[in-house]
Amino acid sequence: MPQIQTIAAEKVLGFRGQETIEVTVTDECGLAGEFRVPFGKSEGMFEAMYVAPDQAVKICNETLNQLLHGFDPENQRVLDNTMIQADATPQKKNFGGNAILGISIACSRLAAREQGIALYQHLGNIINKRVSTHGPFPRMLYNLVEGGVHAQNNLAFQEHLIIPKVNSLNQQIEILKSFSQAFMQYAKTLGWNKAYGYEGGWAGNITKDGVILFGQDAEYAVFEALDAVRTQNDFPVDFGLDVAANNIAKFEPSSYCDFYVKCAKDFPITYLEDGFAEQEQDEWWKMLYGKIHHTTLMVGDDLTVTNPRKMDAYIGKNMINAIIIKPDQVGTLSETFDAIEKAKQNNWRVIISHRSQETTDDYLADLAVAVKADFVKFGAFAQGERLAKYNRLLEIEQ
Ligand code: 2PG
Ligand code: MG
Repeated sequence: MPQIQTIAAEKVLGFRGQETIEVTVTDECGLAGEFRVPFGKSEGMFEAMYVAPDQAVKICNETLNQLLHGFDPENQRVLDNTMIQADATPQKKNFGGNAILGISIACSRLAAREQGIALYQHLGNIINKRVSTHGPFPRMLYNLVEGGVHAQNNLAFQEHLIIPKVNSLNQQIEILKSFSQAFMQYAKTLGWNKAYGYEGGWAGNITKDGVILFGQDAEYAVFEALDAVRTQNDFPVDFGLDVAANNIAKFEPSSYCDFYVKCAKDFPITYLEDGFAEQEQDEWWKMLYGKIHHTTLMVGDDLTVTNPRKMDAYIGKNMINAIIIKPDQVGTLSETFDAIEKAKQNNWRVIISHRSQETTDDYLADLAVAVKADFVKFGAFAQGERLAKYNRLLEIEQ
């Protein structure tokens, strides 16, 4: 059994030059695994907490290095539980979700290398022991138009997503490239300025006859434009939305509930994420679920924070039927697998998602393929931190 020899973390640059950490775990044979930790801008209240990068480096190099010395990197559950128990807080406040996750995922990479298998195979072996993971290649939720806290425009909703209706990776990429190009041209004819958001999507202002639109008028105008592009070119795509309602200041649930229902009737919207804020009454989620779940996935992100214990509150309640999985929200790989397993057992769709403030690490692509996720959400085809994940998907497929 190989044993962990050293855990070494350092500060590295992530999204737009912001500091984060990279953790490297080395075994006594000299093999190593690493992970660069991302973070979010629009966060759920119950996410694992991050400590400052300097402090996270110190915690990894001293406390956790000592704690895990001699452990077997293949024993993911034991490693993760040891860190969880030593931290002893529900949101990993003492060591930081960033320090703990850095080690957790670096260990899984090391374990794959020790066995001489690809990372997605190693991750697949972990999850396959527990739930069936048959299914086609994940489909893309492509962030074409950005707003909310990820952009500086007049859109309140965070992401207007394009979803190709095919599973072949190459076909999806071709459709999305052509759709984006056609949309940029169409936006120009409408007099919409060119700007980009955090995830490389278009993030200009929405205007009509030169006047800036606000609120639901602006959101509706985006769907009208997307639909014009879709129908003119016969693109086989559906649409989706990540509202990220937590961040919308004047959010009136009844008015937004009606608006979603109208949009789902007028446009092919098959995906709706965080349509209400996490503290909103369950009744709103249930009402909307009753009205649109036959056509549209109801997706929890800030609501569920990849946390199996949080998910329990929504199972069997007819509120959501799909879940965003972001390992850094919960802070260990084992808990991430628990969340995926729970979702699959309850017939919820699984979406493996990046964070807005990503690093160039491509781990998520292996995770998505390993667990046969229904969708991936990796942003637009722009910026190294997004492209790294798409390129890894291509590599795996080949
Ligand atoms: C989201 C994510 C990723 P953030 O809300 O789904 O797009 O954003 O990382 O800022 O939480
Ligand atoms: Mg979201």
